[in-house]
Amino acid sequence: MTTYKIIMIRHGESEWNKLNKFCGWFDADLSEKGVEEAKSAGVALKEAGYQFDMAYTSVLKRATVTLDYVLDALDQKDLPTKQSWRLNERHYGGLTGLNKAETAQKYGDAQVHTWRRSFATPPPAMESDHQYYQTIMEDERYKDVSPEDMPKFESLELTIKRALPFWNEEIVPNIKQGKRIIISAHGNSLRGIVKYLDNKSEDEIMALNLPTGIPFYYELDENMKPVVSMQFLGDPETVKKAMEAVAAQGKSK
Ligand code: DG2
Repeated sequence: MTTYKIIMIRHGESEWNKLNKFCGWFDADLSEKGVEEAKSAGVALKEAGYQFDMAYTSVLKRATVTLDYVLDALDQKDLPTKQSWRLNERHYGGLTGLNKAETAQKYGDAQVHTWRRSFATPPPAMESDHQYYQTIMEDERYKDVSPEDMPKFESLELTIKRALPFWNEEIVPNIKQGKRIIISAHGNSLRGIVKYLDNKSEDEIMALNLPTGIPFYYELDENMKPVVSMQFLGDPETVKKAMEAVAAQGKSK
């Protein structure tokens, strides 16, 4: 049986992860720790013998810069790379820029957990008077996104809906040609792809918190069904703690 290995990575810690702010489509930089995580991810991939034929990433710099550090560590700086807004983080709507713990103090832990992790419940929309509305809506990178595709908020369900066409039409044909692929993206755009690949239920996907800067792989069969699901390149205890820390970001204390 032919199988295909694909690597995915959530970007290193961003400045807004560090500040515990809902980030979504705001274009935050990597923090110093995030840069170190990205470099370490590159080293881990190099030590495990990975080389790639093609990379995919979002248009947000926390993901693209993470990919740059990874490819640098692999001596693959010139790797063909495609960016797409379809791999962007979920649009956090009106929550963008708010501190997650403070939001939990105001609305309760359960509401924030629903906003962060549920499948179908979207955050409130980003209204035109929102502090970051203009910055995001008028960003040149989105000039070719049709008005009906341009989100003002997204649930995980909506994120999956816009990410899957890119997965199916762009990434899958290249996997099937035998290209070795890495995807550098975000907590929720990757949760969306993972939900689809593993056919996880809405309850199961609620429990998944992806850590920053730790690569993981899938092995897929010819029908793109997982033969091996989500294996992190990292010590399991470290991965577990990092996942718990992500889950805790939305708690009031
Ligand atoms: C985080 C995810 O996205 O937040 O938008 O705040 O992966 O781009 O850092 P990322 C954000 P949570 O869903 O974990 O709250």
